[in-house]
Amino acid sequence: LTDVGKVTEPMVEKEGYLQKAKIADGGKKLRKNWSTSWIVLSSRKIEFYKESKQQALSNMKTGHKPESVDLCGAHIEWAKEKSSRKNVFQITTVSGNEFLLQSDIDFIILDWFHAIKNAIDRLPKD
Ligand code: I3P
Repeated sequence: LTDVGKVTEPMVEKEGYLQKAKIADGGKKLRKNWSTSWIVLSSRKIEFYKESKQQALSNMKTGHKPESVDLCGAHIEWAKEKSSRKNVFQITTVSGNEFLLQSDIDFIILDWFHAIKNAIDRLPKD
């Protein structure tokens, strides 16, 4: 654990930019809208920032919060049929949120897939 100000945050395992589209919220389908997101993976959650890392860091000082995804009990799978784009996988949370993540670069998306899958597999299912 590292100290970030007063808050103790789990260690960041991986971070970087991917294309993201949230396609369901609490089981309710959303209109697909791809955008670039700064993504931070730690042991039990993923945070999605709408902005660049720089912008995200300065927004955090003003209490702006990223979208946070609980990985406990989540599922990850390749989702070829969900998009015309290449290299798309889906994360589904217990709460019924669904996210598509995508990169045109094969090794980048493979690294992310395995990092998130490993994180999920290490966590208790509930
Ligand atoms: C969507 C947009 C998405 C596309 C989606 C379209 O149109 O073009 O990029 O997803 O396809 O519906 P709109 O902007 O009008 O909502 P992909 O890029 O992943 O193919 P879909 O409806 O087949 O998911």
